[in-house]
Amino acid sequence: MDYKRILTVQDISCVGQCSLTVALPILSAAGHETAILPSAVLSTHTGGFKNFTFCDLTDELPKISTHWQSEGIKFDAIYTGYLGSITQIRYVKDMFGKLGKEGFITIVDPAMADGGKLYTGFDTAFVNEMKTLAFTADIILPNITEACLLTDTPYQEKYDDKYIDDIIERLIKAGAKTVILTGVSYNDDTTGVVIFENGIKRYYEHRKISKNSHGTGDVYASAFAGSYLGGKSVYDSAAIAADYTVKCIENTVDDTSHWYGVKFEPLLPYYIERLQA
Ligand code: PXL
Repeated sequence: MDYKRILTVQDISCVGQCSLTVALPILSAAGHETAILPSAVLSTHTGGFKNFTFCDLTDELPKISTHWQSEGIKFDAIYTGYLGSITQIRYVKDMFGKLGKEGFITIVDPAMADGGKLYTGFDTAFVNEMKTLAFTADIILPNITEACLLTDTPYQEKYDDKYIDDIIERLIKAGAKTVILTGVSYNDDTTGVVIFENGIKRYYEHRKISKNSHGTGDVYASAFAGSYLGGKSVYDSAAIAADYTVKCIENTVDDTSHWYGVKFEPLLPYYIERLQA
């Protein structure tokens, strides 16, 4: 496994097992030096808790970036997740230009929507700005809702291969390079990820658990990033991340009190084992 210095930019939801509280342990477990840039601090994530607090750290982003530049601190990869505002997206784009080592990799999870709906607090202007970030990244990991928003495609709950092909084509035309489209399901029992790389589309199918779990997009993207940056191929990383995420959901699904996230921590040894295989 390669040892990389990764910067991940996303919020800290203090409780809720998403964003940085997921990305940091998973990238560290994958064996990488993981620097964090918190875009905001929330008491919880926004998906189901009421009256959460939100401390915007937008103004800190350029100050931190400038300090790193003055120290000559650069990264092998920048992986972004949930970003709280248009200005934050602009700052992140600036960092893509200034904080990368030669040949560095950018991975963008355009975390802004699921199940046909934007997350609380986001609007069309945010989506339009996210397009400009996603279409400059080396790898994007949208779910179907996010891919529809990025391509102005009407969201459908049921679809066929042609619908997915059209979305991928639109993403590529708009500037996307490598695409991992998550949550692609053609029947009731299975779901999977579509991997589009160098003009080739592949599908990795896995079990579907009949529960939409919070934070699984972050678990998936972090596990993918940790694996890919460690030297595994895009396809193998997409498959490892899928298997790991399914196990995390299975480990949580019977505990109704644990509705806000997945118990990903006990499965970290499984993830590490897969990375070492
Ligand atoms: O998991 C995505 C995510 C990250 N951060 C915050 C969120 C969400 C999803 O709802 O609310 C604050």
